[in-house]
Amino acid sequence: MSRTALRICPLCEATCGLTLTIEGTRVTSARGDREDVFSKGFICPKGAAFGALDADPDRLRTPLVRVDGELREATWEEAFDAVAAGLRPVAERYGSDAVGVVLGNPNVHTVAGGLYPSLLIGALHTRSVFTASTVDQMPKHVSSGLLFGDPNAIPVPDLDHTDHLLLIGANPLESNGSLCTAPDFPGKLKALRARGGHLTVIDPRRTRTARLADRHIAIRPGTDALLLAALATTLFEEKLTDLGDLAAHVQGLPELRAALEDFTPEAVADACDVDAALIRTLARELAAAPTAAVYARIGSCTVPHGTLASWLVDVLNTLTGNLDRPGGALFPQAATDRTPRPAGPGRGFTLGRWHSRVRELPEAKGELPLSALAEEIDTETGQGEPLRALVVIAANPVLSAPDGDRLDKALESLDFMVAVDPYLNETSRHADVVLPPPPPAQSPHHDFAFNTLAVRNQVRYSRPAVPLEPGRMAETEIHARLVLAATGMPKADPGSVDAMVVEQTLAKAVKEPHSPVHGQDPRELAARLTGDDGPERRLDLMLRLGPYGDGFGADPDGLTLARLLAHPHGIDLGPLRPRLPQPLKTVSGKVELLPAPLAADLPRLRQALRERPAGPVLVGRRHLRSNNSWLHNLPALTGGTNRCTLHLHPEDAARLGVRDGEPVRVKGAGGEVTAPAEITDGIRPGVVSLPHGWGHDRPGTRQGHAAAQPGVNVNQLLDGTLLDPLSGNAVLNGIPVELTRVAVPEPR
Ligand SMILES: Nc1nc2c(c(=O)[nH]1)N[C@H]1C(S)=C(S)[C@@H](COP(=O)(O)OP(=O)(O)OC[C@H]3O[C@@H](n4cnc5c(=O)[nH]c(N)nc54)[C@H](O)[C@@H]3O)O[C@H]1N2
Ligand SMILES: Nc1nc2c(c(=O)[nH]1)N[C@H]1C(S)=C(S)[C@@H](COP(=O)(O)OP(=O)(O)OC[C@H]3O[C@@H](n4cnc5c(=O)[nH]c(N)nc54)[C@H](O)[C@@H]3O)O[C@H]1N2
Ligand code: SF4
Ligand SMILES: [Mo]
Repeated sequence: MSRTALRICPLCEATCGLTLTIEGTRVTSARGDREDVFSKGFICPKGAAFGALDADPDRLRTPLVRVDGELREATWEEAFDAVAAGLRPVAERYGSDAVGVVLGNPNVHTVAGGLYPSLLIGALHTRSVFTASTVDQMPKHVSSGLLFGDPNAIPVPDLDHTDHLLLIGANPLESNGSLCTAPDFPGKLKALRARGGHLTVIDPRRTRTARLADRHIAIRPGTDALLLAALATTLFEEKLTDLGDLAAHVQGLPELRAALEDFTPEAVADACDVDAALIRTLARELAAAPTAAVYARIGSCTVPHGTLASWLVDVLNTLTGNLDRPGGALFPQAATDRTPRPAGPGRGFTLGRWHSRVRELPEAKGELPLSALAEEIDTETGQGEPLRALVVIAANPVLSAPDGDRLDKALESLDFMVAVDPYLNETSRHADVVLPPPPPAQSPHHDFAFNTLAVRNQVRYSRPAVPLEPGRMAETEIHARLVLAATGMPKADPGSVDAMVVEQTLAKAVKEPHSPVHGQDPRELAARLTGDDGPERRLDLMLRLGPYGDGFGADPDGLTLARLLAHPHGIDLGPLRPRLPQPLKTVSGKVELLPAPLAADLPRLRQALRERPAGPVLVGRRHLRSNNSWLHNLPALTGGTNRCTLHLHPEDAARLGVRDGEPVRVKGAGGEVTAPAEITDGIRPGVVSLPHGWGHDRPGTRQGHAAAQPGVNVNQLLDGTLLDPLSGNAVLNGIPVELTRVAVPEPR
């Protein structure tokens, strides 16, 4: 007997609704849920592989604990005892910063990752926090923090309504979008063009997205900030700025104009390798479009001027009056957002409240650069303690972060490491305790993070599609027990963690004049929460206090968990709407167009006007059937075009004397790798491309299929020194490399 169940896909930021077919406890197929209020049936090959992922025989079934140097199967109780015994003594002996937390990408795709990591960091009292954000979007958080006072206030392009999209360093036809949650991003781009809209793509590669565009500009890698500055300057010079209603909410316009004055199209053209006349045309088009949005992602963030580029994106949206207007770039309002407070000045955003120990790199948003993780473990400075223990949740930095070989050794030297991961991979193989979460069909799903970045306001929740199999522990419970182990109470009831959060949240809410529960009794309110377990009660609490909530009765038609459960395909909350000035938390209460730390970084950008790469540079790429470092164990998603090859322009191939498929040695500051050439004119001459997340050839892992896939770790080319200084974000694109032909025997 088969049945169906609904489940939001956790594999990328598009958050598509899936309809799973289930036989017994096995997921036999996954289709797009046509009734899903947001994704309306869209699915990609990764979502379709949900069943295979769920049933992957290499998934760990029980916790593992290291005994006499070997990882052995253990009970959950033994595992958490080992965690408590491993973490506490390190913190007591060396101080709380000697215990670090590493959070990887899937934390933004799980309920557990949305609800517990901040509690864990609090329980550990550690400032040693490293996440995937500093190999990804930290520049955008920093620019939003400085512009809007809130690092999480990220404007999202209004894809469904815009007339003009300037898309920079993103390839949504492969990635399905990022910092812009939009199921069927490809369809939305096609619809934009079909309704007469205009799409410009800026990317050194002629990607599938670029091929869909009206115009593709193959910019020189790493120079987007220059181009964007020149667009802004052109708008000023040609009197094309028009802030409209925004003007009342913006400060610093004359100062911005003066600061960017010398970045004219003529000044940046050579550095960017884009014609000055074309830059002027882009600016004029942007200004002339009835509505327009500038949107930029990985290729603009993971570069030396990532924060400046991220800032200039929203500067352009502002100068053209497109910030916070339909068809432009707007701030989504998620159902689990905090109760909106009245508009007014806030505390602003501060960088560098503390620094890393070895290179003294500034924190950003409470995090230190992932690029500094290895040195924070393996380097004594005489000042402060190295990291001696790590809690690693859903992260594989040995492949995802710069210089995996060094990190690999550093992890081996730790006194203690615990990993929460379904697989024994390049990183988790170093753990003393591995805590495996259940397969996704056995887990609930809600997108705490991505609903704050979605092109339409909506809310959806999936309960586990299949009951927890015996011996499994929900990932929410794993996280709650980690919090308790960190606090020194490993035997306490994990539900007490959620109860504490509910109590503290309500105690605060009843004191806030703008809260719908102002003045009420928190205990009485807590008793009214519904849900099967602690995490569901917390979701109910967030929904009820949130912007669409029932406010515990204040708005009887408002959202509650019960209401959401009654709508298994989700609840549509309407298109993005103007929200300013409410989201602003700057000290001035305005959009601060020229924040001091950004102004202070402009001389570095000015220097870049004169810089040209001496040799080839490398950029990354993504493939639709891959996902960072961890979907390579599924036969359905590997092989074919999803391979770790070196894209190389025919001119460069000819110069090197390399034929298609022949090996090329790529050398960078951190090491060298050899990959087969894939000769293509879809890349700029002088630029080569390797995908990341490959190179599953280390011993001691348990991912049989992945280990058999050819591929190399592109991040071995990096030594971790190249950073965007404001955000601490790694430079992963536009990195200098040397290429050499590897002699192959002539065929006889
Ligand atoms: N050169 C280069 N490097 C890059 C990038 C690039 O573009 N170029 N991109 C960067 C970006 S954007 C990112 S986000 C990072 C990603 O890098 P990481 O954050 O390290 O993420 P993944 O490589 O996806 O590894 C995810 C880990 O989570 C585990 N996992 C999967 N599902 C679950 C789950 O439900 N629960 C738990 N607890 N664990 C789970 C997987 O087994 C795997 O070990 O890589 C970065 N690295
Ligand atoms: N299939 C698949 N989907 C994914 C992922 C995956 O690994 N696979 N990862 C997910 C994650 S964690 C993230 S963060 C998102 C990322 O989503 P996207 O940002 O869309 O990521 P990419 O596909 O890497 O696109 C980045 C583009 O930037 C270009 N580029 C490189 N350097 C430069 C430059 O200097 N300037 C400009 N203008 N362009 C440049 C590259 O050629 C590439 O085409 O994707 C998510 N979705
Ligand atoms: S686009 Fe993303 S969310 Fe949608 S099915 Fe594919 S992997 Fe899942
Ligand atoms: Mo990412």
